[in-house]
Amino acid sequence: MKLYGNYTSPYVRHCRIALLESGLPCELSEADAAIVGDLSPLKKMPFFEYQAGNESKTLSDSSSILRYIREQSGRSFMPDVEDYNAYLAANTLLDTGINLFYMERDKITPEQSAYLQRQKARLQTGLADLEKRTYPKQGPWSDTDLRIACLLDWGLFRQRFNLEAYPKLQAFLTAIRSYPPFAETPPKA
Ligand SMILES: N[C@@H](CCC(=O)N[C@@H](CS)C(=O)NCC(=O)O)C(=O)O
Repeated sequence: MKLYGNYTSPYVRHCRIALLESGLPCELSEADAAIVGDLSPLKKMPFFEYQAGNESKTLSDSSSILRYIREQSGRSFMPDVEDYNAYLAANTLLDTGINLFYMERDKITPEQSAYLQRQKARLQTGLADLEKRTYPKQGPWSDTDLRIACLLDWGLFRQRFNLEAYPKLQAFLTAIRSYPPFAETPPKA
């Protein structure tokens, strides 16, 4: 097994956490957008290679990679529909935040675009909705907890939002930051 990606991506981080939890042997290849762009048809990270019998296979989305890792270690992936909905909401907020981040780098800001203003507003309404969820005070952490935590840590790291208005999310992030696989994989530029 080989996982490609950088150490800033929240999607790559979640896969790295699942690999640490599973103990499965997997090579981590620190790869930038150009390398992943050559490997993956979707030109996004993470990108994953594995062996199924004599066949080499690839996966090009963190969710299919996670499902593969969980199933290899005898665990299910997203068995509960409400949890799955919150997981997908976190993905939508990540896609939104990453889109705003890259657009800003290209000097395109919400002030210039009604579409980006909607994206910016979505971040706040989405976080307010995640604030309503019930969070465990300690592990075991589900994949939905881990995905939300990767979103929150990434958003703070990239200064996409702060958590002042979201005390439950803040308390949840503080608790999960002491979980070793999460603590060992912080975003790095
Ligand atoms: N749905 C994908 C999203 C992955 C994604 O957006 N990755 C970002 C890095 S955090 C990326 O590679 N972006 C490059 C681009 O959009 O060109 C997944 O879950 O793996």
